[in-house]
Amino acid sequence: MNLSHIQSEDLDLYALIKKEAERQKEGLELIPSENYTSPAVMESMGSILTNKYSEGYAKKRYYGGNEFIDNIELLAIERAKNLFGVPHANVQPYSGSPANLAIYMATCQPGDVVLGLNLTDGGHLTHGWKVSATGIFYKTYGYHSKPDGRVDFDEVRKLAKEHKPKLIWCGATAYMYEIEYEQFAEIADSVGAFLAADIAHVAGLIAAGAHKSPANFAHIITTTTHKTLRGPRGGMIMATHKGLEKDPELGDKMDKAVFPGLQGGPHDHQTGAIAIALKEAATEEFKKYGHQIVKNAKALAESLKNNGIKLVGNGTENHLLLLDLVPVYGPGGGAFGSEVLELAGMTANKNTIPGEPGSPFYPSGVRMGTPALTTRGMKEKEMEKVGKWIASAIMEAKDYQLPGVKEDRSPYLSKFKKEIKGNETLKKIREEIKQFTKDFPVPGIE
Ligand code: DSN
Repeated sequence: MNLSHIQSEDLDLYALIKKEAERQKEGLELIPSENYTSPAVMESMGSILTNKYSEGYAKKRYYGGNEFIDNIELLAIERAKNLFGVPHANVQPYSGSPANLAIYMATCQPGDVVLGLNLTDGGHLTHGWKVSATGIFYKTYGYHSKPDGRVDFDEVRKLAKEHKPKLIWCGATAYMYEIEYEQFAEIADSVGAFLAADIAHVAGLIAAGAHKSPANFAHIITTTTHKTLRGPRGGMIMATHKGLEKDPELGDKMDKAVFPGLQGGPHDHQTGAIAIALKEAATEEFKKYGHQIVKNAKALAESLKNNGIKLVGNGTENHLLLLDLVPVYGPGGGAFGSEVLELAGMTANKNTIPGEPGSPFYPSGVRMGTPALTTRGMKEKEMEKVGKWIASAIMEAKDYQLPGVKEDRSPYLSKFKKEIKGNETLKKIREEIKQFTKDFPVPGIE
């Protein structure tokens, strides 16, 4: 990571980036949507490509000087199409949320009916949650998951029959099973809806062949590029052969929705970085990486269970685990879990669990995953160790319980944070992790 120019121009920023690099290196990154991208991806992100305006698409730009930018974008598009086996790809969405919004614009009119997984059951804001533009401008209905975390397909079928949606979303942000594309496709086809597969979390697993592809089932695929796919922050939307059969103009509509519908000039430095990430994702090495993410997640699940932690769905089929902490802290105690993990040098996030007995702000679970640790070269043996650290950290706060009275909660959490800060076991784990991570380099950080 060469920061020599920042160092001479802006010591404040330099110091902060150095601190963040240290944090990324010395801790265990367990947030399942985060990863460590390659130095080549970072070079494109930090390159002169950021200087250019290129509104429009290749050969149809609103500005001159786009000869090479056109080729960069076409390279990324070709690689996306090959990697995911689709006939149409757009690599311009700034990230996942604008990518998904473009799909609404391409397939629906404001007020049209859309189905998606409820946010608190593991869905995403942009799958129609009430505070998102998608829930404000479209008539959205959320389907739910069962206590084991699995989507309730009887409910999806019932909602589809009753409300005749234009668009159905599958895919999630906290789902521990392979996405059931066939079942969703059968329901979407029965009511003539578009099926959009949001594969943001599992794109890398699909690229690696560790999970099946939605290309034969969905009409549309959307993804971010920075999670398991290990690219830069960014988004992509794709139309499948099935999608173009349903609507031959779908690709054009998707492109128009991105530009001029929602965005201005694409971020060409990001497009270049996406092109690199897609090339990397097509390698044998990446295949091994994708399979190892899943093996590691399964190994981490076993270790956690052996150390007394309950998991939603009792395990995982992908990169992600959802810890049900109700047996440890009672309802709404996810924040105790994320706080002790952070103090012990591990980053994860509090999360709702199916049938949440707390609330979205005070959820009862913690979500974690293995993409970033796997990038550092950790394997099953290391996961056993990590599981032990996680379980012991969580148990350090077992005597805390979120008050039932709403007004008492925030002061209680502040008091908890103050008290737990000096915890010796957590400090010891943090130090052990700092030593342990020395053997597992982070790409781009010396
Ligand atoms: N923020 C992403 C995640 O963590 O899953 C979803 O957009």
